[in-house]
Amino acid sequence: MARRAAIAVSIALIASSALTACSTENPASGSAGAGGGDSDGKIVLGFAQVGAESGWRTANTKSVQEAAKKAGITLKFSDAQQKQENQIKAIRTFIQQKVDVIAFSPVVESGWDTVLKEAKDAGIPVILTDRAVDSKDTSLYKSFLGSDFVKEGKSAGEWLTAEYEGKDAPVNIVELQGTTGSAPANDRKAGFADVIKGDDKFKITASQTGDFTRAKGKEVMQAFLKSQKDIDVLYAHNDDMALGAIQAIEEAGKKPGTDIKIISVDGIKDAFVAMAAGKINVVVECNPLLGDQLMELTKKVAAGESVPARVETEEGVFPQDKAEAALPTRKY
Ligand code: GYE
Repeated sequence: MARRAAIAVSIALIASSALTACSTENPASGSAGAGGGDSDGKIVLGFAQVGAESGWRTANTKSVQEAAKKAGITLKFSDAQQKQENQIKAIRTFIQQKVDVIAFSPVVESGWDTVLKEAKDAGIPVILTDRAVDSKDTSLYKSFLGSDFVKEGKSAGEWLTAEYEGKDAPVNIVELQGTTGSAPANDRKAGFADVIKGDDKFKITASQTGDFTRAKGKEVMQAFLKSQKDIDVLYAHNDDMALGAIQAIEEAGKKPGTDIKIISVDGIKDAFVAMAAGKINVVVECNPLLGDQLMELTKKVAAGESVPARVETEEGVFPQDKAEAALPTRKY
């Protein structure tokens, strides 16, 4: 054991001296960062992912990994298992390893200033992907790449108001929120609420987090079905929670998509399959395929070039009657 540990330590030392040697040999590739490339002179990107909580996330991880390979960027990947403390630890490790660029998708919006300042002091540029932070000091990161979640929530609300246009009866809505404190949960809730508040017939009768997972979506929907007598609509902040809720609705002897209308966000293949089968009424798209754009930004910030403060992705809204035709074209 001791011998193995000693070998591991010396391998680590060789690796880190290779990194240092390279940064003096090839300073150009990492002029804005602290590292300056790995032993092959490639840009090193440390990426702290949220976790593997949803189909969206799995597609996002795959996109980042494939794009890094294609772009010739060395990727150090870490999975935080949906815990902010793990993400902070991963970022600190990237700083110690002197990577050229750090990218991360913050689990929650608040509590990042200290670690972001540490990266800035170490001269390592940071790119936010997918989820935003609420830091007042925007010099703590170079760019945000991702979706407009408020707009997604508004699109969900606009579908609903059009669907019930001209009808007077109350519409009882239950809401499955994403991870508490995360940008997509906060913004999708706010955008939706903003649109439906104009008409009192829409009432959110219960709203709780399902943490963006199928298992929790199902569990919370089971509780909603017990506590709420009349549920007309489910608004789920992502497809996985909607798919979990569909199981709960079916087990309760009701028809998802008919007895309870379902609005969801993301647009993963499984949701399109459920929509084509009439079980989901509309999906607001959120694109996880951010890898190529992230690598473009990584190259630019590593070279010290300026980048836009916000890079948004293009997305659409898919009502049920478009599901079947769109299914073969879905890339995630
Ligand atoms: O909607 C959800 C995932 O941050 C946009 O995170 C992302 C969200 C996505 O778990 O499925």
